Amino acid sequence: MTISIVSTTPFSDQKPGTSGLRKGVTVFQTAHYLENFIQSIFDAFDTYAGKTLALGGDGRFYNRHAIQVILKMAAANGFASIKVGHRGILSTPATSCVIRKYHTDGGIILSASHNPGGPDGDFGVKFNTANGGPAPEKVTEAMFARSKEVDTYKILDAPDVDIDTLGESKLGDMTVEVIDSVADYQALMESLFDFDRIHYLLTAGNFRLCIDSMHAVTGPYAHAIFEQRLGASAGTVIGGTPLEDFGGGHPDPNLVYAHDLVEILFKEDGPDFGAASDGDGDRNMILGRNFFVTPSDSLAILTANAALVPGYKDGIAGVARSMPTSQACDRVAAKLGIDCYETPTGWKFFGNLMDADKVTLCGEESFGTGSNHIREKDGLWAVLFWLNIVAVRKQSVEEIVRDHWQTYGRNYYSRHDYEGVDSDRAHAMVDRLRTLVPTLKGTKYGSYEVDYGDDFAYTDPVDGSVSQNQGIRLGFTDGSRIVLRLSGTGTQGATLRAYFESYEANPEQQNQDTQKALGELIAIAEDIAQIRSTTQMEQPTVIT
Ligand code: VG1
Ligand code: CO
Repeated sequence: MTISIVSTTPFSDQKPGTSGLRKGVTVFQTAHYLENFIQSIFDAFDTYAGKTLALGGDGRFYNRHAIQVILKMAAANGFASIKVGHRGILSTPATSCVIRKYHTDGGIILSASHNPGGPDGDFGVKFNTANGGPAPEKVTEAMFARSKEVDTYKILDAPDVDIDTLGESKLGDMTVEVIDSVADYQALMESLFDFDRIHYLLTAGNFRLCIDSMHAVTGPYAHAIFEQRLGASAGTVIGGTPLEDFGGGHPDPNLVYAHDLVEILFKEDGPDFGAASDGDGDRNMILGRNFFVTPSDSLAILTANAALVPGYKDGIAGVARSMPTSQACDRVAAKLGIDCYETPTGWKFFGNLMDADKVTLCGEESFGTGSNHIREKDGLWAVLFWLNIVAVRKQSVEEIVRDHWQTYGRNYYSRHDYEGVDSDRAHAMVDRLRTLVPTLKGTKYGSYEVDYGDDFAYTDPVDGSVSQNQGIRLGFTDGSRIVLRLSGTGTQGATLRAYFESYEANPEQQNQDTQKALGELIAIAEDIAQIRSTTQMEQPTVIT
């Protein structure tokens, strides 16, 4: 087999965003586009000799093609071995698990996560480092810098590798091992949770569960864990077959895009517990019968109840949340006497804190929760954590959440997304707010008074690296907040995200409609940021 050294010209737009490089499939299909970026990833290693990788994806269109390209390029560049998921399938959390368990030097995940897939949809490439976590900014910056210079890439002239059969083979001098996509991940879950107790919950009484895999990567994992291992009845998992276009859906587990599941849980005599996962399996939405758990509350509740779960019974070191996530977990941390860290959006900022044993649990408002069992957010882990708590407390999801609010108060919380906004207008708005909000301290808006305004900057407490311009924050004297930032995962125009949070200690006032409770803050944001005229939209495209 011969190695081709292919001449290429650099692309200027291969800058990874919040989570990897995401573009339309048609962009990735441009000649040399994928190869250039993969070579740029490889070139961020000091040497390839003896190096090993994990490789898989969420099963979306172009996954299988990209896997063959990456295998042949890795072989040509001198990698020693690659573990690839069966049929090219490995969820993001499962990839993190494989990297850590087998001590590979990193991993590549082919996914655009919650973005739609198919020939007209999106594709993406994420690179994770040897700790199992998303590459930190200094690594992604090195890749981007390389992508602007790369003028050749190496690829082996070889037939495609059979990725549909488990086992080892050789590609040039490199070993390719096709591994079971589920087994390592399932074993890790069994080591953390009380599977006997959850099995009893799911089989002994009338408890009913519905898991929506949204035709994305978690289907095989959910079938194996919930139906085969934990005894849930057949049919518990819906959307359980990964499809290249996710059945035409938008694999984002929220109240808008997971409406099939929402309808099931909100009908009379619906199941007791519902959950959905996103394209690559790192996000989760938790529902009780007729009840939605906000992701920010979910993080707080997992933290407060961690001692009930075997893997966390000895206590947790600390907790971290992304800046826009509500401050509900801060109150739990204060009561437990542990530290609570506030990081920029994106899982890559949690890795250092976990590696340094500063935090055990982390979460984001965007339906992501996880722990130091891996270095990614983990959708099915969150579902199992909740089921373990329900099994021990023998209460419904709604009872557990209401009980939490009584103890800690309720953080009303909502995110408004404006998708497909003109990029120049959106950036101009953020630039204007960056200058404006620091001048607003002391200004009164209705019943609210501004306490601080800034563009969030983060200094990593472990390595001292600084990340600036991470989102406009406006904090009020009663602890309420408005946050505005632009998405780093979208592929069309700009997506503006507006986040609203207020705190209610009085149990009598904890049953209001969320949008009503936040109405005054929403109006203040409009007043200050002129969201409607900037976006030229009357309403957000998605409210969660
Ligand atoms: C979004 C979420 C963020 C999450 C990121 C990747 O980023 O807000 O919390 O970490 O997606 O998640 P942004 O920049 O669009 O707001 V995933 O599940 O796409 O890997
Ligand atoms: Co995801």
